Amino acid sequence: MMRGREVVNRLAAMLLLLALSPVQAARAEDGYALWLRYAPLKGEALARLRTFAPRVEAAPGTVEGPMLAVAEAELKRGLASLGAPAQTKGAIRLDCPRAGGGGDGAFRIHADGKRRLVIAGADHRACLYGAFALLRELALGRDPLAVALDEHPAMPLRMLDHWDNADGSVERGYAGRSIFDWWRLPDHLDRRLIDYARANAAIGIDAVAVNNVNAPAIFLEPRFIARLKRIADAWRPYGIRVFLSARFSAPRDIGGLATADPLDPGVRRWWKAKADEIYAAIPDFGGFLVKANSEGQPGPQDYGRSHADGANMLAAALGPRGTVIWRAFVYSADDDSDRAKQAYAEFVPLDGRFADTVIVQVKNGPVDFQPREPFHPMFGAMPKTRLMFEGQITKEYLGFSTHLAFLAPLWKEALDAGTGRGGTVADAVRGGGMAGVANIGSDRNWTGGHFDQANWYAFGRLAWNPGLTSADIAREWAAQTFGRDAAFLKAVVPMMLGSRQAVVDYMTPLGLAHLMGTNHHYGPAPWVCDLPRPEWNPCYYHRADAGGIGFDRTASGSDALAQYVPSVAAKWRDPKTMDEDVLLWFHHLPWDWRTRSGRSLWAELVHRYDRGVAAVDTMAATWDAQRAHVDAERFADVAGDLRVQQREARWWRDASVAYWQSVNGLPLPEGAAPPAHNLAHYRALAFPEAPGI
Ligand code: BDP
Repeated sequence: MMRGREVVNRLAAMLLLLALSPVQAARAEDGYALWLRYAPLKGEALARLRTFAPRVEAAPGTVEGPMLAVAEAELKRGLASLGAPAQTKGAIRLDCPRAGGGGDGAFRIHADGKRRLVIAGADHRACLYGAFALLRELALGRDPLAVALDEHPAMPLRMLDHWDNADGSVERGYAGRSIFDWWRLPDHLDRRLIDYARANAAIGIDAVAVNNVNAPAIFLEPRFIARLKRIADAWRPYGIRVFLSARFSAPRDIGGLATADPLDPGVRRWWKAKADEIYAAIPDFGGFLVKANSEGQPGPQDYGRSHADGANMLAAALGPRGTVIWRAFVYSADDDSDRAKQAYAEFVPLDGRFADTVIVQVKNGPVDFQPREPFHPMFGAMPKTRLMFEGQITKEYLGFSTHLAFLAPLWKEALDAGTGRGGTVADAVRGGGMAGVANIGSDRNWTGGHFDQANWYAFGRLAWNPGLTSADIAREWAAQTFGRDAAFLKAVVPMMLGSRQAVVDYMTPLGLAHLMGTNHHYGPAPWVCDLPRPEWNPCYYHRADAGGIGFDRTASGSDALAQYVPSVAAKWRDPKTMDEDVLLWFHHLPWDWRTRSGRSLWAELVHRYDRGVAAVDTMAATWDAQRAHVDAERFADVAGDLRVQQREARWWRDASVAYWQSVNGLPLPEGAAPPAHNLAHYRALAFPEAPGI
């Protein structure tokens, strides 16, 4: 028997434990649920949901259909999980008269009457998106009957591009194997593909290209069409259309023709028959995504034809049934001017020559998904062509899935940029859309790092509405994914918002770019100067020597600046007044150049590396303080990744500083720590098993 005092002591100890670790009781989480956790509401928010206590109902006379069924099922699932009682008093009414998802998905949510909330729109797609939007509001703790939304998507195509291969590997994938199990399809459809579709529908993603842009033609063979049909059927109720990356030389590779010349009648017939075959299986097939005459891929230029000839030929094969997405990511070995100029030079003269069902897909910056680039000059420069924005969600150049970098600020920087041609970059793609290179794999948490889920989420949200702020997106993501606790959000949202700048600082500060290791792009390799093609070499991009560093893209250099309209170019022409974040992108400057901080360029460079390293240390400390707010499993995962990032940020900083010193012969700026190792050490590091190649 315990004595009274002992009981009191034990109780006190237990209470103390509970107070110290309020989430000890929380269930272990592995990240699989993404932003669809619908964690039980508490306190006032729960009380409000209980008072509302809705049942989900279709408006009288509504035609039934699979998409509406998905909306209803998700609402029921979400409401139950959030804590809505079984006894209903109120109602959520789905008022979307037309079946199917042919509309754009615009929806309104409003209260009508005391306890009824109506989700309304033209067809079932509206109710699908409306249902997820309402669940998001509820999951954020909003008062159900005060929810009033009136939304429509900013652009027609909100797309994920998977760089997944037929063998299950993923080019630039850092989250395990591909989610597409081609071998077991079409008979076996992984349940994961349904959860994937739910997650996408929740953020408005409406198109998915399932295979790598470096595509073998086999994806166009009948067995793959049958497999793709199974996926298309499964995703249709979630409003997702499938696209295929198509290899331009397919008529030769698998069609038995001697040529793939887009003007050859036999080639045109072959593609038309192929399109008919696909549409017979998949009536709402989205179309083809094409990487042509880029990095060794075949294309129309192999036959002396233009990109427009190639794209229009495929557009003719698809007809009004689908869309050709033609990538502008091209650069050729024989053009020694400046890689950053080549896409513009090849495509802008073709403005007006692309068919209406062709969209030209342009990377956010003129080189290649770097931690920071100025926006691509093609945006706004092709007013007679539908353009699409391509961003990279998978962090090929930003630390794979082990560095925490929230990318909404990166995309926003481009989307919000004024092109000087009557609008922003976002305006320039309103007729086309946004495509993000997916960071999704078969890892239990889908994306490798838990915070990489935020990048998938942010990309979808921005494609729906590029006017959202990075902070809004970070907050709603973190609240749904981790928890609504105000103290947690106050710490973690700013951490996310600063994280991409941290990566820029410790990898490629001041507008430097493309300094990553050859092929795998893991870690620093600014010393690589001897690869066969000049623009594969980091040296090509930084141009550092004893005299200075940076790429002169002004009139005295490559004049890439001239591809921007004068008002935009003017902002970057003068290194003394311009935004120094892209200083060395546009200018080659002496090491003793005075930056606006008063420091020499050399000292400023080292300062920024150190700032990046320090920022990661702060991120790690911030996260460490969140232990009480996060389930143990995900807390430990993120903490582990941050340790990797702390180590690798130092590696980037030290290796870079050691290399620049070997070039400029300068002593370290006052107070700067010497690199942990000598340059030879960093140069000798090799990573034969780095993922994603
Ligand atoms: C580069 C990647 C390469 C892709 C290429 C592309 O390193 O794997 O194939 O982009 O976008 O950044 O086609």
